[in-house]
Amino acid sequence: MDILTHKELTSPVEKTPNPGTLAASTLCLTLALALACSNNALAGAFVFAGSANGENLISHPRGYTGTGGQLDVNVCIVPNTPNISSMEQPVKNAIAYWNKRQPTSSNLRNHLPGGTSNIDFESIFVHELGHCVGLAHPNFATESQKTGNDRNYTKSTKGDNFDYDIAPGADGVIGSGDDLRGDDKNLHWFRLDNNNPFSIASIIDTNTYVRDVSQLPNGDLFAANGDRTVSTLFSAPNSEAIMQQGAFSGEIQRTLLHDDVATIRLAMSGIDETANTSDDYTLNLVYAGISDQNCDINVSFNDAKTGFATCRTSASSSGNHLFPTSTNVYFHPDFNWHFNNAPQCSQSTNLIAGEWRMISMPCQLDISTPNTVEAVFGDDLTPADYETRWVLYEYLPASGYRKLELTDPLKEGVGYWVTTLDSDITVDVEGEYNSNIDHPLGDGTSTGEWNLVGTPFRFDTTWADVQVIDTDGSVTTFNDTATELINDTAWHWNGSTGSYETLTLTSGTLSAFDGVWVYSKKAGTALRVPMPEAERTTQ
Ligand SMILES: [Ca+2]
Ligand SMILES: [Ca+2]
Ligand SMILES: [Ca+2]
Ligand SMILES: [Ca+2]
Ligand SMILES: [Zn+2]
Repeated sequence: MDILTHKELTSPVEKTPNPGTLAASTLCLTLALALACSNNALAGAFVFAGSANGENLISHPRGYTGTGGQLDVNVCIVPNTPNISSMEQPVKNAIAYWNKRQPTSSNLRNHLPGGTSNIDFESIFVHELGHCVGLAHPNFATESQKTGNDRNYTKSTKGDNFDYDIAPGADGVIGSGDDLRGDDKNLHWFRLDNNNPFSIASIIDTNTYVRDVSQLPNGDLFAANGDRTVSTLFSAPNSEAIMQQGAFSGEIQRTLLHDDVATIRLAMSGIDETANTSDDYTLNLVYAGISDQNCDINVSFNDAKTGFATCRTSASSSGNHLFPTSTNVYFHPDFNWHFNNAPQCSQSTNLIAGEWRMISMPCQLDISTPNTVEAVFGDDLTPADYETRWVLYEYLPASGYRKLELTDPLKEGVGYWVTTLDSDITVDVEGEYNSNIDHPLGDGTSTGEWNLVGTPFRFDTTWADVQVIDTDGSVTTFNDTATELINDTAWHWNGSTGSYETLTLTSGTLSAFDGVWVYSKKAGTALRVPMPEAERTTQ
């Protein structure tokens, strides 16, 4: 077993570059073509919040009664309804997105397989499932009875004059922080620090997310919502909150925005509305099959219940908190529904025997495919040979290298070291397409740390285009202040020469499947690899 003592298989620790070398509900989603929504009008960033039930109302998923811990919520497909077999995988995928609660941006793609007349069932179901667990539209939506782009104003009551007051303000953009909203009362919980729905706080409760516009950051007049036009103002183009009503046919919108994650996590802070106390719950949606037994959320196609898609909710309230008693999702069958039945993203790369490789995952795992080392690599390499003929390491800024177990998860945007002694190894990765991910740099508290990062995409990104998210949520590029946050050079290991190659602002390319070293200079920042245009437009 001399292989066991093979130096490089034991640890890649000597491979860190030397820092000394650094230079420095109404519950219905309508199409753009405005289909009628036949539901009772509910308003609020939480369902049922509004002038009738209370503006501060926070809604919860079924089953939560104030007891903390894991909250299992069973999602069933109703037996003997249309499209059962087609629905199953996209229903599971939508459940996985809500359980993952990964904040993303750049989550809009307009190249649905089958063309522009199709509607993506999975995208619509992620939205409806959000309603079922308590989230409302952060925008006016159809229930406001406004038309066209006016539906993108931030959710509010009509205020004391019993009429919506709307004007887009100086920026001309509807739904942003300078909107002039008269006496309308805001219903959208915004991030206290920055009123930026394309960013997220680390601790989420009513101390960090508020509804009262008198607490807005200086200069802001109303809560901004995660509208796609607003997204450009925050340097996060092609992004829209899942719960923002308004989807287009031919469009894919499946991954949660920061704002979607923040709102559900606000509810998960429990009845005391304070994070990290005993009444906090962890939402765990469970696909419970084609069944009518022990179901919390029932999904079906039913042309009598909706003109398009809806989650119908009945609920009771206690104080400022609302607890659903029934939640049913209905889809109308008379549309060209697209069902995402197979993993779209399938990529492969070769490993060279005896060489170390810095690698990253170009597909999103843990949605339609498992994310463990064994699931991703174990079909390409022999699991029984793990640690003797192949091995993976991660690098944790706080504690250094850690050898992965076969059961450990692989994450998007993270770099790993991998090596094998076997020849002719092709590693294949299958999953869903990624959106932009903000990978935390450092351990959160220290300055000056090494980070092993990667790209979550199938296509190359120019290194100079990489962005750094500052502690205040602002997006910085190397053209402005990013060089104060990270070193502008990254390092990639060349296994055949046994030395590092640099990615510089003039010549660097972060290639698909590659991992790189990044040196962070400020605590609490995050790296965002912006989606290459080819990634957005290639099916
Ligand atoms: Ca505006
Ligand atoms: Ca008003
Ligand atoms: Ca709590
Ligand atoms: Ca594989
Ligand atoms: Zn909706």
